[in-house]
Amino acid sequence: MSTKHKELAHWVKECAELCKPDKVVWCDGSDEEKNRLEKDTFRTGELIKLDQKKLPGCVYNRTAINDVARTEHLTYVCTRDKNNAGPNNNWLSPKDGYQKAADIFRNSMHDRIMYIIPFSMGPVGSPFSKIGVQITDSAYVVLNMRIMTRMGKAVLDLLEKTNGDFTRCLHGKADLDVNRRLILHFPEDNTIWSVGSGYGGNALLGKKCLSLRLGSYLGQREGWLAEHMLIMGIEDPQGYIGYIAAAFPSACGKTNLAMLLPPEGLKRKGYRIWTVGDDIAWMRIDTDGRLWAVNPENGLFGVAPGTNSRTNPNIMAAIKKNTIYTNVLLKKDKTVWWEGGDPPVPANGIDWQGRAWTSGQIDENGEPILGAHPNSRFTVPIQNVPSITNRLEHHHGVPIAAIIFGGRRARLAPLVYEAFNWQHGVFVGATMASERTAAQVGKIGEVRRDPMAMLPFCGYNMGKYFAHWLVMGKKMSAAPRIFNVNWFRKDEKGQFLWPGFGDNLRVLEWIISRCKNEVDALKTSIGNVPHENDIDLTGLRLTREHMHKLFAIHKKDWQQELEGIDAFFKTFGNTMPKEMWHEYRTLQKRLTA
Ligand code: GTP
Ligand code: SPV
Ligand code: MN
Repeated sequence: MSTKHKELAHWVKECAELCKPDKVVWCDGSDEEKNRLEKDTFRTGELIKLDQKKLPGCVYNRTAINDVARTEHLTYVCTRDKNNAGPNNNWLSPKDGYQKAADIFRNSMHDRIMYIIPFSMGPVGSPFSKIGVQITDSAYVVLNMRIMTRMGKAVLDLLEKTNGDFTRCLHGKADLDVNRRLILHFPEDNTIWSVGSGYGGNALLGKKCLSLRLGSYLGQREGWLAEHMLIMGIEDPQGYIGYIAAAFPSACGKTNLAMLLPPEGLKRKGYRIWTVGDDIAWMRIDTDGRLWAVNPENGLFGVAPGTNSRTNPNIMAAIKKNTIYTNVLLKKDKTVWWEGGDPPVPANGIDWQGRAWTSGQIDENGEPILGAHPNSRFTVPIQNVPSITNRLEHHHGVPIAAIIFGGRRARLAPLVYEAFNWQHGVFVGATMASERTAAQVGKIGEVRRDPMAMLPFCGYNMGKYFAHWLVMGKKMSAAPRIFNVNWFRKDEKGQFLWPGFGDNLRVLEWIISRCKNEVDALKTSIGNVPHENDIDLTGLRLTREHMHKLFAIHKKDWQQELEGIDAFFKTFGNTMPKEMWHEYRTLQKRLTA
């Protein structure tokens, strides 16, 4: 197979001349291809076949030990003018970027196959979809792209028929050395080059690189939004479905919220949840003046640890077939487990580093040795999820009633509050912060500012990004309302105050009621909060005092927060919209009043 698309053929030839693979293979997306790739990887040991009776179609992968999360410090936006990348991005000139990466790519595919993957983000042929072609020397990446995107022959046919443009995504493992790893974005060339990593967002280039970094860049130019958001529908007992889009930083609960199971107390009311997406939303204003969202992905790349039949029964059902498991514990019976997974804890197994593991083992510092890496993941087709929406293939997507921001804040942020209006909501998003998780390399637990959960994913200057959000708000006649949630507030003993997971529906119920103007709220200095009895706590035993702790607004903590916001905003200099500073000052005034 090759292609009639001249530019594509030329680009593939160029990449092959640089990387010097043994062979070039065009991926058609067929089952035959999947079987062949799996067989090859079983033979080389790159993948391990799991018990096909218990886990049909499932395979196991262990990455290199230094390649287990996105490496933000090695991720760059390469624009001609450095200011366009902004203080939120690492920057290289396009010339330096290409040169540095080419030095690593050169001859790196010797002895390897170069796979060509035509893929579509969004339904194939939808006017809102984007086509990319990823080149990779990793069969594991091909198998992941099969799940995460629509890929193969149909996409290539479309590209040839329309002679259309495509994002050039060149990926290679090279020697998987962190010192020879670069994830580079060239928005002005519609190009992504990633070398030296085989993991997740570093290597599945349709995901964070195309859908968010290039997507956000395009969104600003074309008048739409590319966001790190889940999308879900909440169907009430009358059959009305309210759709929400929610931005939480990596490993802060998007996958879990997107498919939550209503808790007993609320189930009686007859709620149903529809999952549209768990990580990325592309949102446009339609002719009705509302914001409509599509999920450009076709699968989920979800966090394994903490996932079990109690916290997320939908995903547990989904990952029983056709799933790729990465960096979890491999059990003797060729099934898998992870910390916080379903009991029983296995007595032994092989850990994510490939070492013999026994439960209860501790290291030289007395810390438990983990069977699964904290950022271990499953890759699963979204159609496997029992709560999947029937609107996934619809090119208009779903109308968004509410946008929700949130993060991990052991202190400060109350369970939920509502912004006073769009502009204030943009400020609430712009001032988000969260404790760092294992999804990116760095110090876990440290609070860092992560506006709209997009700090690592905004492909241009974030000052301009906030301005773009403000403009989008002005263009809508029925803009979504904006809220902030915090499932992760803790008490003095370090225990979560809120049960989370399915119980989060109690908060979503209030949010939807607000959107339908069915319930009043209490105005506070930071936003509108629920009146005392407006969150349905049926079936929970939470005291009044407990709820007060969840909603407490400590002025001293907020004063301190203002200092953090001030310092952060200043890094954007005069690209920071004056409206954001206005919101800052009015919050300051309200807090001192
Ligand atoms: P990315 O895929 O990295 O973008 O993450 P995500 O935002 O989809 O996070 P995910 O839903 O996978 O959750 C990450 C971790 O947070 C898991 O260990 C979950 O078990 C845990 N978690 C999710 N929701 C809640 C919640 O409501 N309360 C608590 N305490 N933990 C939660
Ligand atoms: C995230 O880190 O936000 C993820 C996982 O969704 S990754 O694909 O690695 O970006
Ligand atoms: Mn994510």
